[in-house]
Order: sequence, then C-alpha cells, then structure tokens
Amino acid sequence: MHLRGAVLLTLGWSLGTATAAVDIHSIKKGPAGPKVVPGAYIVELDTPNALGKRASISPHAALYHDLNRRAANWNLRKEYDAQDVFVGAAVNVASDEDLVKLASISHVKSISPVYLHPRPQPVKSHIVTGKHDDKLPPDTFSTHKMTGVDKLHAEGIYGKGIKVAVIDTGIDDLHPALGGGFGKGSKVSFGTDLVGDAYTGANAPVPDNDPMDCAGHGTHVAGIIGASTNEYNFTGAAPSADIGAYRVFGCEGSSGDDVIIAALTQAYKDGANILSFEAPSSVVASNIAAKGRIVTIAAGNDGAYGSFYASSPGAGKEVISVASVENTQLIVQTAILSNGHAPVVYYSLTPLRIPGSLPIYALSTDTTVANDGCDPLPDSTPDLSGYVVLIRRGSCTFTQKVTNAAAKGAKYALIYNNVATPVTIDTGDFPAAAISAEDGAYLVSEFVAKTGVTLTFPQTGGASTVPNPQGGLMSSFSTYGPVNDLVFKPSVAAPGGNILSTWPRNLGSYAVLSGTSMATPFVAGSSALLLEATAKQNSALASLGARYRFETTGSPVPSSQTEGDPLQTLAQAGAGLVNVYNAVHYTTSVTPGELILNDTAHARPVQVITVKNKSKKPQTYTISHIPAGTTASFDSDQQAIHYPVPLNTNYAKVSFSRKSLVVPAGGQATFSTTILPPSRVDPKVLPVYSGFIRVVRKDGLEMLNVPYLGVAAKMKNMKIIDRTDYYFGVPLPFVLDSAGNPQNASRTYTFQGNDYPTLFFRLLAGSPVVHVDLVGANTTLSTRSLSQSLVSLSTRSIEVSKDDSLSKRGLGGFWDWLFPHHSGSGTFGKVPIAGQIAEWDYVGRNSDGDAQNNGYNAIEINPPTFANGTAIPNGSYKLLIRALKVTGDPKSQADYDSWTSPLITVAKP
Ligand SMILES: *[C@@H]1O[C@H](CO)[C@@H](O)[C@H](O)[C@H]1NC(C)=O
Ligand SMILES: *[C@@H]1O[C@H](CO)[C@@H](O)[C@H](O)[C@H]1NC(C)=O
Ligand SMILES: *[C@@H]1O[C@H](CO)[C@@H](O)[C@H](O)[C@H]1NC(C)=O
Ligand SMILES: *[C@@H]1O[C@H](CO)[C@@H](O)[C@H](O)[C@H]1NC(C)=O
Ligand SMILES: *[C@@H]1O[C@H](CO)[C@@H](O)[C@H](O)[C@H]1NC(C)=O
Ligand SMILES: *[C@@H]1O[C@H](CO)[C@@H](O)[C@H](O)[C@H]1NC(C)=O
Ligand SMILES: CC(=O)N[C@H]1CO[C@H](CO)[C@@H](O)[C@@H]1O
Repeated sequence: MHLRGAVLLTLGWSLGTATAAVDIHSIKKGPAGPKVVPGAYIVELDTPNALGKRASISPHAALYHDLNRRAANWNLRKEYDAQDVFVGAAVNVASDEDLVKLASISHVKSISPVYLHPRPQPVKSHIVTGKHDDKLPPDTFSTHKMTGVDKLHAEGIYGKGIKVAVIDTGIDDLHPALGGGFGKGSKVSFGTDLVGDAYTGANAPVPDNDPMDCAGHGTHVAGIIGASTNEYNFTGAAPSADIGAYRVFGCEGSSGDDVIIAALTQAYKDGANILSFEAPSSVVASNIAAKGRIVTIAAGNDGAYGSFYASSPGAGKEVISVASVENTQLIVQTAILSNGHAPVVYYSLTPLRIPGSLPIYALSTDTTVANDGCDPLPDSTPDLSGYVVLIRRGSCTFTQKVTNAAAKGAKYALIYNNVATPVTIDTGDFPAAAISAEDGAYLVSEFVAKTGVTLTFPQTGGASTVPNPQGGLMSSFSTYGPVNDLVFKPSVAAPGGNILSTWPRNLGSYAVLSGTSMATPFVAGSSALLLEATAKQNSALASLGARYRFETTGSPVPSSQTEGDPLQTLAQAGAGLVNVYNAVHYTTSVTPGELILNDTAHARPVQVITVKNKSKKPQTYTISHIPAGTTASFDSDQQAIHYPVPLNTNYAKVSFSRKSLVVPAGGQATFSTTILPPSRVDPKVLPVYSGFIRVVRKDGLEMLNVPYLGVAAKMKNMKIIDRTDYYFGVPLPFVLDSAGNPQNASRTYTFQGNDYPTLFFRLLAGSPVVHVDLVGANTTLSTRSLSQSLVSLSTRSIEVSKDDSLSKRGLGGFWDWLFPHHSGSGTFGKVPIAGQIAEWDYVGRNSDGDAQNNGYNAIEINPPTFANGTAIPNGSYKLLIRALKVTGDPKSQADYDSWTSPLITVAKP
C-alpha cells in the first residue's frame, strides 16, 4: 500500500512522511518545464572544413554574415571557439521569424535554448561565526583518513603543479586559508569572473577580472580542494594545487548554459587539468573529459525521491559523477541536564548562545508526529520565551518550524531527528540546533512527566567530536540513479556529508556544509594528487584512466552499520568510496572500470576483464563476486519508493571462466564473467541489481573491485504517464478549468481573464521525448490503433541528439516546432495534429515533492497559441500527450505512452 498524496519535501532535508493530499484548488498556476532565457539560443557550428568554398572564413564570421544577409534581428551573447570541444555562439533573436532565419543557415549544426540553472544549494549549513572555543580538537582530517589522502600527504604529495578549475560562485581569494590574493603566484592563480555580482541569469552578465565570491559555495568548494592549514587545523585534499576560479553565478539567482559553456571552454583553453562543477553536465563537459582532462560533477542531492532520479543522458559519458558519503566524525557541542542524565549533544561547531538554565517545552508530546511545528501553533500555547523549545524534524523546513515557535515568543529551539543521519541545521539568526531522535524522545518524556528538568549550554569547553553513527555510509540526500540509458552513474562516492571548509570572510570564514557538491571537489583534489603522483608515468593516460582507477581501487559502501546487511546499491553509491592512496600505488590495474549490463531486453551478461601487472614478479589473483543489495525501485503502481530505497538479497548469478589467474611480471591476462539478473524478483518494481567482481592479489596487498549494474526488467515496459490519483487525489492527467476544477466533460474557453485551460501531468519514468499537441475534436486513440499503425514521425531530433545533450533540445525537436509538417510529422496514427503546444527531449521523471521540487508538470494554454507563436484558431480540440518509452523506437507508435484530454473548445471573442 502506498500513501496517497504528496510528501512535501523542502530543499531535500525534511525527510518526513506527511501525506496530505495536495488540494488542487491550492495550485498556483505557472509555466512548466525548465526555465530558459527568452529569445536566447546556443548555436553549434560546423568546423570550417565542412564549409566548402568558404573554408577560408571562420564559422563565426560566416554565421554573422549569413544572419545579416537574411536581415535577421539578432545580437551576440557569447562566442565559443574551443576546437574539438565546442565551436559555436550564443545569440539573441528578436522573433520566431529570426529564429527560422538562424535555423536555415547551412553550417548551423544544432540550436538549443539557453537553459537556466539555479545556484547550488548545500543540503544543510551551519556557519561558524568565530572561533569561540579554544579546545576544538584537530578532527577535521577525518575525510582524509577515510580516503588515504592523509597517507599521500605524508609522502609529500600535495597536488603541486596541477591546475584545478572551480566553476562556481567564485572564490574569496583574500581568505587567509586560500592564499590571500588572486593571480600568478597565488593559490587562486587563474580564472575570471564571467558574470559580476548583479548577474541573476535574467540580466546581462558584466564580466570583470576578479572572481570574488559573494555567495559562499565556491569558497567552500575551493577549501575542500586546496585550503592551507588554518586555525581549524585542516587542509584541502591538494593544498599545493593551483586553483582557478571561474565565476558563473552572481550573488543571487541562476546561471545560463551560455555562461557555463563559456567557463568550461575557457578553463579548457587555460590548460586546467581538472574541472569541477555541479550544474547538469553538458556535452561540452564530456568533450573536455574525452580530451584527457578530468571533469568532476555532482551526482545531485535528491536522494529523498528514490531510484531513477538521475535523469540526464548528459550525465556525460566521460565525466566523473560523484555521490556523497557521511563523514566519520561530527563536531558537536553539549547541553547539560539538571537531573544528572548524560549531556545531550547537538551538532554545531560553536555553542548555541543560550544564557542560563532553561526548562524545556515540547510542541508535541507524540515523538512520532510527522509535521511538528509546520503549522501556526494553537492559541493554547503559552509564552515560549522562557523555554528551550523541542520540535521534531520532518515535513517542512527548519526555518518554518522555528518561525512558528517564534510567533509564540520562542527564542531557542532544539530539533530532534526523525532519521538516523545526523543533520547540521541553519535557521538564520534564530539559535537552534539538531539533536538525535533518542535524545529528543528522552527530553519529551521528561516534559510529559513534568520533571522540571532544565538545560544549560556551556559557552566554552563544550566542543568535541563524536563518531558519526552514519559515518562511512551514503548520505541520505545523495541522488539514486541509474540514469535511463543505464550508463554507470554515479561513478564514485567521496565524503560530502558534514564537511568543514572555508567560507567567505564576511560571512563567517568557516562553515560546515553537506551535499554532493562537497564530495565533488574532494574528488577533484584527489585527482590532483593522482596526477602529481603519476605524472612521471604518463599524464595523458593518467587523466583518461582516472575514473577507472578511482572506480576499481575504492571501497564498497555498506547500507547500514549492521553486519550482514547488504552493500548499498551501486545506483546510489557508484563504485564506492574513493581510496586515493590505492589509486596512486596499486601496481595492478583492471579494465574496464565498470560493467554495464543494461536491461533484460538488451542484456550483456558476458563481460571480459583484463588484469595488468606492473610489479616486478608474476602475481596470482583470485576472483570472486561481491553482490550489493538489489533494489525494489517502484511500488505496484510504479510510484517511486522514497528514501531509503529498500534492498533485498536476490542477487545476480555470477560465474567465471576461471577462479584464479597468474599474470606475468609486466604482463596481462584476461578472464570472462557471466552475470545473470536475479530471477526471484518482480520486473514491475524495476529491480536494479549491482555489485562487484573482485580481483585480489594472492599476497592480499591489492584488492580491486570492478563494479557492475543492470536492471532486471525491460526499461520499455515502464509506464511513463501517471494515471493514478496518488498525487492530487484525482486521476492524472487532467485539464484544470478557470474555476480550478478538473475538466471531466467538454468545456469552452474564451481566454478572457482567467478563462483558459491548464494541463497537468506527471511522468512516472523518464522519457526520451515528450510531445504535447492539439488534435482534432474527434480523435480517439484506442490501444489497437496505437499498436497497429506506424507513423512517419520525424526521427530527426532523435538522430541528431544521440549522446549529445547540447543538441538534445536542438535541431530536431526544434525543427518540428518551426516546420511542423516538414517531414510528415503532422499525424499520429491516423490522427491529424492541429499543432504543437510543447516538446521536451530527455525529460526525467517527476518527484513526489511539491511544485518547486519537480512534483508535476503544468502547461497553461494562455495566450492561446501554438509553440511557434501562431494563434490557435477557434475550434474544438483535444490535448494529446505522447511520451516515448525508454529504449522505444521513436518511429513506432506502440512505443509511446499517450493520453488525450476531454474536448476543449477555443472561442475567442
Ligand atoms: C591545531 O593544532 C595545534 C598544534 O597541534 C594545536 O595546538 C591547536 O590547539 C589546534 N587547534 C585546533 C583548533 O584544534
Ligand atoms: C542499453 O541499451 C539501450 C538499447 O539498446 C541503448 O540505447 C543504451 O545505450 C544501452 N546502454 C548502455 C549504457 O550501453
Ligand atoms: C464533473 O466535475 C464536476 C465539477 O468538478 C463534478 O461536480 C461532477 O460530479 C463531475 N462529473 C463526473 C461524472 O465525474
Ligand atoms: C466530429 O464527428 C461528428 C460526428 O461524426 C461530426 O458531426 C462533427 O462535425 C465532427 N467534428 C469535427 C470537429 O470534426
Ligand atoms: C505554427 O504552427 C501551426 C500549427 O502547427 C501552423 O499551422 C503554422 O503554420 C505554424 N506557423 C509558422 C510560422 O510556421
Ligand atoms: C470565435 O468564437 C467566438 C465565440 O463563438 C466568436 O465571438 C468569434 O467571432 C470567433 N472568432 C473568429 C475569428 O471566428
Ligand atoms: C602492462 C603493465 O602494466 N606492465 C608493467 C608490468 O610490470 C613491469 C615491471 O614493473 C613494467 O615495466 C610494465 O610496464
């Protein structure tokens, strides 16, 4: 049984189970789909040798010449000229007519809108406002100990001579731990500000030469890569590396693809060995990685939403996608209880500023309450100013909880956990911190028993570290894959939960943050150590091989601290926690670094593994299978199971061509393995099976793990369009009328004021292409007609966009939009299509979060125009949604999941 309604998750951290059905009358109408910069497009150009007689002029000059010759109204946003990586331009065009002119230029290879990416948001944050406590132990190397970075430092390997580019919010380069300056000779020695403080994504960037950070994220990332030792006694992973700051975010808002591509190509041309960023990866990033540079990107912070949430095919084949593991040590402060009970620890680097000794007040006496403090408190609530208020985590933001308490006078709060993963919280100026669920339950029981216990908060001497009960496990927020095309992502995991690093001086100088965007720079810094240590061998090879090296030399991640529980699914953990020391020092290597088994329709069960030996004597290796937990990703309605995705022990059946092998000194040997999907699983729940083929050197000194992952079902059998009432309490999809009611019969709209239809739909699984069209009134799509007739839908978008996330929203779909009848795409089955309303390529599935968190899609048909801007004529229509199934043939109508709406009559006065 699943819970009806949506879990309202805010910014990914309130792991609650509240399930109020979303009231459709409360929906705020708004446009759906990813945000774009209106009128702005990225154009990919053919290289000059494809230009024939005009080969002597640059592709850029030819583009501008052709636009002007066609009298287009346009202007230039950015020019890209990184041969082999990306040649093109970003332009603004004034109208659809100008867009048609642009599209008709012969050496234009692809066109895509300029998408906007929000500023990276850490999962939780605590800002250190000063070092009030001189007894902080030097615990902060724990992430280095977890990964062997400490041992490389002991060997004098610090990343010297390696250039690491940080594409982010800029860096506070005047921070003392970041070298105190910018430019040649400084730690932050290269880079640029591509945007300026005031850039929001919606306005024009104002570049300058100083990539100073005003948001914080990039400064934290830079410290993880390369901070010098400091008052908190930590360093970055590669404190001798040269850091480049490429600032793509202003102080607020988003950044456009055009700017991010400019930063990537600039960092490439500046000779960065390693590029670290967190925006969705693009083909440009993958192209750069294919050129031997190491590109690290964040796997994402959407673990709460369950499996198959890493959607982009752009997951970028060549890049290293990084998941997050919890730090083993937590910095805590303690509160003393008046009754002599053991002190309560709270997660904070500095003491809460709470004076004297205060009694507690629990907002609820029920320690299982799901949405404690999420609504305004009842009138019966006393004045809370003299209490430490106890609130249970879940359902809404921490800020909302303390704001509701503050409305009743509260000045201090402790928030007790509802999951095991510890959390450091940020409630702005309001003094509050998180405590464990156990301590919360104890304090609530004292409150219920009216024992009058009080709490005091020592202002010095209270800091210590405690082992993190979740240390070494995956962070709950780390996104679960797999991606729909089943490439192996995330690649690896690194410490990203509860990480102390640098922070802009004017915002407090140091902060503890969590997120896969903390794990990502850790791998970037680790890569600098790998490059420095292996430079003598062959730096190009080291670059290309870095991902396989990290993948095969790391440690599998358990799913819990309980012995006997399965390993965590590789769909969340990738190949496991990196071990940089092993990556540098192992003399054995195995290839490939990942085994991609695909789904049962495209199974590749037999895989060949090559073992190479760089040691001076022959070595014997033994081969074994180490399974990880198999997931049940969806329930019987194919709604995704929330975090934690349940694991079972229905493992793959694995056999080997041999159990051991001898590799001569300096030689290599191969073996084959057959990995069959587990049989006792229900394909309807889309089970993901994964694990490792382990190769251990007989002397036990080297142990390599080759990760594998597959789906024990046919991806094509996944339903795409949600038809259940799970989310809204009424069956989806539906058209909402002007009164806010789902339209269940035919309806006429005048498009005056509020009188227009809005289409709502959810995707249960990702889709290579989703079309929304208007079709004739008499259209009915029976299952029979669906499976029988093949139609000549344009396949151009699919062909053009294969493995190519830049043009994925490019020429093909775009072409259809401009010239809907150019290749006979004007029918679907025998259904005539009146015109296109919207199209998205490579869409991910929806979450069950709220509207801001991708809970559903909504398209307002207002003004009443087709996607190309042409007015929809008076008449009666239906809306048709078509979503191509994963691995489906775009030419086969049977491979689409389709839905038609009730009749919509357009009657504009
Ligand atoms: C940093 O290390 C030094 C030398 O070991 C020690 O004296 C100092 O107390 C440490 N500081 C912190 C904040 O741990
Ligand atoms: C899995 O198979 C599908 C269908 O052939 C293919 O499109 C996809 O690229 C394959 N995935 C990988 C990672 O090879
Ligand atoms: C159609 O919708 C209206 C208003 O939303 C509702 O009153 C009516 O019962 C619905 N009719 C059917 C057959 O569901
Ligand atoms: C739909 O079909 C009916 C009956 O066949 C016909 O009277 C009507 O004109 C058709 N409507 C449209 C818009 O084609
Ligand atoms: C826009 O699309 C509509 C519907 O497909 C079509 O009738 C119209 O000709 C198109 N307009 C242009 C300018 O191509
Ligand atoms: C569209 O329909 C409305 C309502 O029937 C009518 O007032 C209007 O004149 C029509 N417009 C056209 C262009 O036919
Ligand atoms: C293929 C390979 O790694 N060969 C190495 C094996 O070990 C010898 C001796 O250390 C090296 O010289 C080879 O390059």
